[in-house]
Amino acid sequence: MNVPLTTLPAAAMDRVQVLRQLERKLLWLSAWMIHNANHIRPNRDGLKVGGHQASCASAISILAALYFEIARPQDRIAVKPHAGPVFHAINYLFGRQTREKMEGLRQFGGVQPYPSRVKDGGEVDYSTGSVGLGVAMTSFSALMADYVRLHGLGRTDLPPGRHIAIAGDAELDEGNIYEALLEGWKHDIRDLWWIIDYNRQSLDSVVPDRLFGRIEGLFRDMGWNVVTIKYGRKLQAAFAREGGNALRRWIDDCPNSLYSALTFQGGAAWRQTLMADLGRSKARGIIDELTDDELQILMTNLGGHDIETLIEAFRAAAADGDQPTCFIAYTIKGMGLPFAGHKDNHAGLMTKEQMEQFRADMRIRPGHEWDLFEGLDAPAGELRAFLRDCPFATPLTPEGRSLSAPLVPVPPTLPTPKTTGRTMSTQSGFGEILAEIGRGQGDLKPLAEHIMTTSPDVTVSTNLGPWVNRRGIFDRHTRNDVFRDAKLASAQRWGMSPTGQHIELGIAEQNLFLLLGAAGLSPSLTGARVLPIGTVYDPFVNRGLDALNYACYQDARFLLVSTPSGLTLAPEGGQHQSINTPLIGMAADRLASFEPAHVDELAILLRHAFDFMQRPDGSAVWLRLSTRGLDQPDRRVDPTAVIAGAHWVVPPAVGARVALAYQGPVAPEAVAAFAELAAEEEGAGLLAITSPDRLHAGWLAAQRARRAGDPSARAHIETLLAPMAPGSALVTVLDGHPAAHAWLGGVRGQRIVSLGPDHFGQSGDIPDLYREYGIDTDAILDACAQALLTL
Ligand SMILES: Cc1ncc(C[n+]2csc(CCOP(=O)(O)OP(=O)(O)O)c2C)c(N)n1
Ligand SMILES: [Mg+2]
Repeated sequence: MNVPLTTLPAAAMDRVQVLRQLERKLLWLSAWMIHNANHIRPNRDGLKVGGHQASCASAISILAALYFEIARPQDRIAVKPHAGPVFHAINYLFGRQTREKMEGLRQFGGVQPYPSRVKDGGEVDYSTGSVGLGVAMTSFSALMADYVRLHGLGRTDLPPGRHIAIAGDAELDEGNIYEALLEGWKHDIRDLWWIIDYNRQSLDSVVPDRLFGRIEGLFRDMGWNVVTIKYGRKLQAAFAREGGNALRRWIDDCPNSLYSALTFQGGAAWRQTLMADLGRSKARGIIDELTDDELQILMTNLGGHDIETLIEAFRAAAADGDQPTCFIAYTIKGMGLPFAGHKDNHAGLMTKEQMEQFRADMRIRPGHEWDLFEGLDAPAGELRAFLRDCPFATPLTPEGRSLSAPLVPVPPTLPTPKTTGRTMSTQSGFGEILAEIGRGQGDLKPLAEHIMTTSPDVTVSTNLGPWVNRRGIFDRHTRNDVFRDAKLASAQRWGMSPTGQHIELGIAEQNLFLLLGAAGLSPSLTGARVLPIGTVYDPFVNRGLDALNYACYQDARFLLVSTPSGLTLAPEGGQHQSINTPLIGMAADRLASFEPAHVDELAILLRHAFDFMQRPDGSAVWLRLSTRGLDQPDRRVDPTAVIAGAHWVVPPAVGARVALAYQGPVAPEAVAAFAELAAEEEGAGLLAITSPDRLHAGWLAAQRARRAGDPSARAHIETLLAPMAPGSALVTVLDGHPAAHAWLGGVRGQRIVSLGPDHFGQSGDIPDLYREYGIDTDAILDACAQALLTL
């Protein structure tokens, strides 16, 4: 539907005047912030600073309508990345942002180019920057809001809010948007708005015509309400006149690129083109009476720049109910700036001369660029009162927008399956421990109630099945398990209800990570402590990697369990083998990664994960698990060492010449090789590595601490390797890229041979594959010989 022309009540008209003033201010501040960063501030390294004045200008009215009129404190908003400066300017007007930070845009300690939860503070609901992800994230936070409410986990004193994304139109080119749309439809999400800044431009170009007809249809098919905000009031008034229909038809038929070019060229070009096409029609009467400037104003009066039209559309949708709604707001990229409509304007910056002209138009005196109300007509008192009375000006809570949640107590140990004499994989151990927690007995009850699990269609094959049988599947509506009702035998009892604790996703790994991101931000977004666990096949972490990075970048807290992994899944197929994931785990910030070999280590790490993801100085956690059954040792391991990344299975003698280290399911090959090695090399050590990531992080931290003047700082790995002789040999093996261990040689200057596959892709059984890729017992012994020989 196109929004009809109606009249706002008289009091609201005054508000509109003030809003127009504030729009001017946002246009000025956002453009100036970027100009200041590029042209005024000293530049020490000669690098381009950059910024997006045109992207900001495009979204000014949308953000103004939303933040100054429509949004309520409880709403959560993802702002299009390149409109970051507009968002900061809004907060500046609300008194929630400082001039210093804005002067420091893109500078160390200043506001970030794109809104960042972690670095820009509590006003930012969602970080954005990787296009498409912030938009989709809102649909998962809408789902989580329902989850938290229906489980009684959140703050009952706060009203439910709406989840809103302001999206660039090119964001809809990202496939993750459509994955999220499908998933959202399945989960019947609500209270979700996506407002598309439809400037028909992306970074490189003008977007193809007719595309949005298709996209609109897609949204409708997914159960969304679609509101097209195409024309502003001036154009609507012109359409109502004689000849107006012809003008409207002309606009509707006009290719995007021509519209953009004419916008850039201005009134005379509009007149020439319109007269050529419409000179003989009644529309001529509309055109003739306007000056060139007036004609430019009319033809660029699109709905997304008309604050009254926007407000009406938003109000109407809000009154309509909680159906997800997509607004397609027609805009012009760079509206109000000299490069409006130019296809190359994405990263275009006003020149100093253009800025001086713009400053004069905005009536900003030199030295008063940051003054709140400089250059505006309305009295400062009136503007101040207006801002104070905006619904969004009320703080959500006395602590601000970023909420917090009480900690969930984690028992000192988790119920560990009896492993003595059993052959068991870490994956099945994980399933058993979680199922046991799922009983919710005794001190496990709070933990069981706060865990939420999710999986992209690999729930059963990653061993979440028993937990799900106990805790049920989440759905806003209660749905019976048809197989169960029909008394058909199945190991999975999957009734769905609002109290279920597993969110079943379709196969789309980006959705998994977006949901883990949204769930992992629950304390801050909803005041609820949710302990999210997501399971996925290890190789397919790569499929969702940007969304995983995105979740960690925002400091979301969750547990990722990836299984099966490596070559060890052997006959399950070469395509499913993963070799790069241990390196990803090491390099990912705000993600602590582990790979236990045995179930006792797993139990320690799982417990640690529940604790670590709740700690202010903690992070998300990743466990890489395997389906290979291993004989479980009867032993006591030191939890601190397992968490720090490694423990000696056989400690080396002082002055030992060699040690062998293994990680994960290659343990039996390492143990067998060690038995032969130890027979020849007295004092050799056998090290179980549970986390190259933690070992490496600890080593870096100790080096930093020593450089900072603390000579006593020692990393766990330094302590572990200390007994070994200087220049001794280290042989390591993992079912993953050997670079994950190669750095260990640098800790004490040891000679190192690291084994691990650097190729993959053959199906086979473990003996064949371990031999082929050089991680079997023979390969380990050869490596030991090589390492010792060259000593
Ligand atoms: C995943 C990803 N790919 C590429 C980019 C680089 N990039 C930044 S903005 C942009 C186009 C944005 O166009 P649109 O969403 O229409 O924004 P607007 O026109 O409002 O600036 C691209 C490709 C990015 N930020 N993220
Ligand atoms: Mg665009």
